[in-house]
Amino acid sequence: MIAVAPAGEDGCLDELTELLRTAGVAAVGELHQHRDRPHPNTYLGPGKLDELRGLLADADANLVACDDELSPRQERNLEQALGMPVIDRTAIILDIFAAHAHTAEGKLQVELAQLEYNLARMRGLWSHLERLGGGIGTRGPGETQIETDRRLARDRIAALKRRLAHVAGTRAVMRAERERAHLPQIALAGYTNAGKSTLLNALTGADVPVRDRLFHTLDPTTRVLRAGGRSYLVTDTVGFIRKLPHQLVDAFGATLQETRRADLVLHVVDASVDEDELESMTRAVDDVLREIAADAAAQLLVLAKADQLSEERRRELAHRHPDAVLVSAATGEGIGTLTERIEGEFERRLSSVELLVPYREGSRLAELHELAGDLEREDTPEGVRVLAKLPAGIAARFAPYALSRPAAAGG
Ligand SMILES: Nc1nc2c(ncn2[C@@H]2O[C@H](COP(=O)(O)OP(=O)(O)OP(=O)(O)O)[C@@H](O)[C@H]2O)c(=O)[nH]1
Ligand SMILES: [Mg+2]
Repeated sequence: MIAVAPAGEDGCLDELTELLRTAGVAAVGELHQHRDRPHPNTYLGPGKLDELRGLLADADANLVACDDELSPRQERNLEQALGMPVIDRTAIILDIFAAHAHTAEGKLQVELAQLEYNLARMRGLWSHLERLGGGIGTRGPGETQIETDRRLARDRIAALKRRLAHVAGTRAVMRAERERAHLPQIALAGYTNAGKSTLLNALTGADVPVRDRLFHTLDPTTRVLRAGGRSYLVTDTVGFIRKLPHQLVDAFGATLQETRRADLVLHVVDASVDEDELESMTRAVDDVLREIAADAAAQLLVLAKADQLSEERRRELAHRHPDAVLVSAATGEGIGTLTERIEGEFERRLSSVELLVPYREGSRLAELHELAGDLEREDTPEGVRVLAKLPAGIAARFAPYALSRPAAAGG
């Protein structure tokens, strides 16, 4: 395959090559073009197109991959001009997602995204034929076939959305159960391959599969982290990438909800890359978080893969990202600090309560222990007197047991 760089960018095709490797395709060459805008009909200008033909012949390639999303027209014209299949970045990412989806929900989400992508392509083809036909009243056989295909695709999209809504309902029930438990929720978010799953495993002893491949995790996994006597729910979910296809963002709405509902987002970045790349990846993740409206929650920047860093780079990172936590899931470095920072984040939002829980409500006491971790308790004739620190929302739930504060009582 030959990778083609988007016009007007610095033209680094490492990530496209990595995407292709994940999809099982080996890159044998690359071509960059510098234009203000891609050619509207052929993406490449005429000169570059000739150059590419030569490259393809020399390299004996059988596929061309483009690092941008191509318009249906550009894709079709390129395929005609080159005499071989042309795929774009979006199609490659969709293909990887399709290969990595394991759960029923994941598979439905990917199929929906792929159909939306293909439907746009059919529409493009259709308007092309419409022009050929000369306009109103000249319905050719090709057009009729495409109309049929489009209708079938639309029907399938509607069916998929219905089934996804059903699955989302089940997920909502599960989530409601978790939320009833009122445990603080933490979401891992970050660029694909940043080390999110490895970090979840290190924090909670989970065994989410980890691989040096892009988009290895698609389905969310939630595990309990115990720290300072308290329990937290940590969710690892799908990674992000630059130019994440909008079809995926739409289709993965339910999965991305997990991030949106978190109280704290751990933004995990692979710190073993250079500073420009780190900032570019961080920006890409921030963009997606904003797009899915998950940017309201508190955020903690986690610089992962610390074991890969030189002393000099460590100093640079400490200087540039003073609030970040440096961790290595491989050596365990920084995991304790990260746990303390997590505790600190929630601690800041706790309020002190004094409660009297009657003995017959022992389950409430157990719940309090789970939520508050360390608490002071004293057995009295009326029940157990408890001094605890709770998140404000949860404290409100225990209001019926609240003892009036000494100052108010004495007044
Ligand atoms: N050296 C080193 N490698 C790490 C560390 N953490 C993760 N890795 C490696 O980085 C690669 C990606 O790790 P994952 O945990 O799968 O990354 P992810 O963010 O979950 O990736 P996706 O699910 O594909 O988005 C794997 O090869 C890990 O072994 C670390 O602390 N040090
Ligand atoms: Mg993962």
